[in-house]
Amino acid sequence: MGSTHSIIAGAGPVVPAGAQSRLLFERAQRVIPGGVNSPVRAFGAVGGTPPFIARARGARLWDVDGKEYLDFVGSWGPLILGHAHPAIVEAVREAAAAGTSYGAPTAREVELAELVTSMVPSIEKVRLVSSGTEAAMAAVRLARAATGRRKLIKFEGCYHGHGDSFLIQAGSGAATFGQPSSPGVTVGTAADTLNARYNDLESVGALFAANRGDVAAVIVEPVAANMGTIAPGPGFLAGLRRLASGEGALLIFDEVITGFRLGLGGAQGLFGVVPDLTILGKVLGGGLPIAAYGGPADLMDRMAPVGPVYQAGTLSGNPVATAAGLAQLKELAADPLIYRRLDERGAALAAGLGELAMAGTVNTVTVNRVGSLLCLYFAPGPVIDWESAARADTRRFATYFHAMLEQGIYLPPSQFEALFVSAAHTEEDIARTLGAAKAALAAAPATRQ
Ligand code: KE4
Repeated sequence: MGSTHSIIAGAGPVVPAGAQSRLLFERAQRVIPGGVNSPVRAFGAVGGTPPFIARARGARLWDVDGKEYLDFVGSWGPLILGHAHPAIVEAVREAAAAGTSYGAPTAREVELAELVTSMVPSIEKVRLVSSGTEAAMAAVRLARAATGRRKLIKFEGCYHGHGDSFLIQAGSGAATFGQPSSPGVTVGTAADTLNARYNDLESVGALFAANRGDVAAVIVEPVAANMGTIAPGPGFLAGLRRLASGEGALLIFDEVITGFRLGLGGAQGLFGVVPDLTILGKVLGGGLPIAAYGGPADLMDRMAPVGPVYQAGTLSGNPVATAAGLAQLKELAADPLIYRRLDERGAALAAGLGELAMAGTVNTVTVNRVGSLLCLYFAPGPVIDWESAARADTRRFATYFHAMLEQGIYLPPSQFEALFVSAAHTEEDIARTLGAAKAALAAAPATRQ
């Protein structure tokens, strides 16, 4: 067995930046593939050693070397209130003291399901699971069972977790590492997944025409946040609704990122388009492993044990996770101005970055934003789909990323991820970030094309 070390960060003197993280990263790579439990965390797209995080509070992280960062990853979306929010910590503490898992129904699962169905009107019944991947897999299985059809239409650059059906032209880490289609996915599975172009209804119509009567569902991120941040163009979501209904296919909104992020009703509430099934996660769990899928009762009742479509999970509806999720959703519901503040902070950051970009000699930087989601692309605008996002200069992004990290600004380590602003970010935090971005953009000048 390797020796064990206890790293208690923040307790001792601040050691040279990175020393403890480098030691841990060396150890980690000996026992964990890439030293991480999710690929994008390994900094493969930007190089260098990922800081190992020791603790977090509000909008800040501290690594094991005691370095402090302003955090714009927020665990990839769940920490909309910021880290270690007192209401969430207390709810988790109390729940854990009563036992961490029972494998039996609990009142808290009912309360969380009732809250979700009250916030998202298209959801009459909801099933809690432990990850967005699980929720997406189950939703597609349900759609295939309900329609008796095989094919799935997704969009290049969108990401719905690592289920086999989705790892074809996927976004997020798959796009980051240039493996949008993963080895290990069978030809048969891949044949059932059709890729359309985001914001291009004609590409969707063409796939329907070529697969008439065989498409079970269209699955879409209503705001694409796994190829940066891309808003649905005018009429895009309504067009998907119309096409899916006309073809007898289900429309699935993957709101793992947008759910409870863009408002209590998520993207469907913001854009006024109603899907047949909704996938939720991240904010829903308050930082603990919870995701969900839901929709009309008659559709959801096809799921076991009521109906024959099977899906299960040892820790589904876990009592500590539901405590965290309830605490976070109740905080969001209790503050009518919180989404306006999130939008204002996001707007201030995006506007500031846009001004800095325009001050540059060559306009090769595009800033997209929807609410508290945003992305700075080292690419000419407009960025409206995977093709335009993929033009980004990822080497320039890497330089910018490290220049920001050096200044204590912790961004998602990939050009194809969204930046998350939380309710814990203050106006001063935004101003500080813009100051750092000015220097970082100067450190990553446009290469003459
Ligand atoms: P999980 O299985 O990672 O809980 O959820 C998968 C998923 C599903 N749908 C959407 C829209 C998602 O964004 C995700 C996961 N998001 C990535 C970040 N873009 C998770 C980060 C990671 O893979 O480490």
